[in-house]
Amino acid sequence: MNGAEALLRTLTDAGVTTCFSNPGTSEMHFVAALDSEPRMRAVLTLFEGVATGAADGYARMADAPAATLLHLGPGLGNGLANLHNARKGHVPVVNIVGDHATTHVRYDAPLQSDIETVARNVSTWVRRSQSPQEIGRDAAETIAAANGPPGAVATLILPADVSWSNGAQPASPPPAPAPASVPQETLEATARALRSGGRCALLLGGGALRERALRAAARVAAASGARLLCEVFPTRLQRGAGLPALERLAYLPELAGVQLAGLQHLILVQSTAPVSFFAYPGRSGELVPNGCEVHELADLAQDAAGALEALAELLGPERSEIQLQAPARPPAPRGALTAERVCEAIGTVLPEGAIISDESQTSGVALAPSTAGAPPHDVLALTGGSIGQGLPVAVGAAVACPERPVFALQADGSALYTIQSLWTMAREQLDVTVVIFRNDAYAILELELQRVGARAADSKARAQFDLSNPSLDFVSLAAGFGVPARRADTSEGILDALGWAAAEPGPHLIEAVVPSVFSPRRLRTLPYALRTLEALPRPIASAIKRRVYPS
Ligand SMILES: Cc1ncc(C[n+]2csc(CCOP(=O)(O)OP(=O)(O)O)c2C)c(N)n1
Repeated sequence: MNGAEALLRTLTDAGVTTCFSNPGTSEMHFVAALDSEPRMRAVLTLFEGVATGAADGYARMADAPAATLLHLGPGLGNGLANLHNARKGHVPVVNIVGDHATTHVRYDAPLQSDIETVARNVSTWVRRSQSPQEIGRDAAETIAAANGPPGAVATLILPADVSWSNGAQPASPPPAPAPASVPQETLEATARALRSGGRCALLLGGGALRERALRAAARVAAASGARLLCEVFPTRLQRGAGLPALERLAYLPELAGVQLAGLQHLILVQSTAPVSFFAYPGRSGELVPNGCEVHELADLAQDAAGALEALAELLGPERSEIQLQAPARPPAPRGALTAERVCEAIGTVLPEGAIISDESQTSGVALAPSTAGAPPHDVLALTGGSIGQGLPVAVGAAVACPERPVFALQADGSALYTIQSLWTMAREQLDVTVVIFRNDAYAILELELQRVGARAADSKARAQFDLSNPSLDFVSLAAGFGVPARRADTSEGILDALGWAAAEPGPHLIEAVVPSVFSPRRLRTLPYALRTLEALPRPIASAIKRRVYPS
């Protein structure tokens, strides 16, 4: 058995049965070995950022890692942004990077580079396999490192001669350890804080946003009066009718600050104390209010659902009813198309079990309220802020869950970083409905420019955010990649197009032509930003309004 064959056996024996690839010459033996391993599905991508993002999306939905297959340092570099997002989301990825044969390194041939340095940026584990005798064990240890807990990007560097040489054997990773139980003292300290009479909130992240943990958190909230908050960019949030409703922390620090104001105890459950996404001149980056005590109930390696259930038991009977989201759909939108109406249209049709890959950016401000009462679904968010994640994550989610409809809700600028994802959707006939919010702008950056106080109307600076010259034609782009596409510029048109996409198998793209939500005029006149928040109590909403729209 050669090294590549042993590697594939090790992967598939351990349940790593999907590989998102973009190979080159140094990976040819791995590619050839695919023919002898029927359990491995190999999904070709046309850019490494698609492969790495798809591996992320796959693992979020399958709860098991996929492998990548990347070509030396440059291939890894191309895939780095989405490995960064996976790292921030604590998503397991078995990241396989081919390299020159060990004997070839001394020549500094054209593709020679320092792979380890690139890999370390995103990987908690980097292993260069040195011989076919070691590849099985190296692969097994890489899988174990990816599985954690917590999940992580683990990189295995695979020299070509390790792949092609004989004498290799598969190995088995140790079974992934169960997450550690939260100690009784921590449960009791948390219960004391919750009983203290001070204003409390639980900030849920990571695996605490899955159904079992959410239901236990809702019991804790009902027993203690604590609020339930969700981190800004969840890796995987289960939500919809019948599930506990959460208030998602806002991206804008002004809004998050209002949500957190007055809290005396903030209890972290697989999340970290909130900080603002960026620094702004003269403002603190920390969002936890002065005087608020921060407690950690469970970290990412611990059993969050078990801890929340034990905490609910400890707190005793609920004092108020457990809050579950009531079923509700927005009315079908009518008239000229806006980003909000696209979100409402999605809320009217979202089927049970849908998976939303959300990279809608500013156009998605109305998405949360429009879909809150839709049938249960999963939302996968932009965990690391590195744009170009939405389409690849949709690819991976659709490969992991072929029975579930996937919606890639996608801002136009972000879509173009990894637009080659469309080709993989077509080739694999994935059930993905891509909705492009075509606002012809990097709208969020227009907002940020205003927020940092720059005055730049009609300037060279504003041209940096303008995507309208030339205007992008996503219908033609999709056709070029083999995905049927339509354009919608009315509410009726988007509803029609969503019906068309649902009626046929395979991928579809809908280009929704919308005005920018954050154009300076609309920003001043309408409290759009409020809508980023789910289930926002009225006093908080008005406080935010006063702070963000003082006039
Ligand atoms: C890899 C990477 N490059 C650049 C950025 C900076 N950036 C953040 S948002 C954005 C533009 C987003 O535009 P679009 O996707 O069209 O969404 P919109 O703001 O218009 O809603 C850019 C360039 C980033 N976050 N990540």
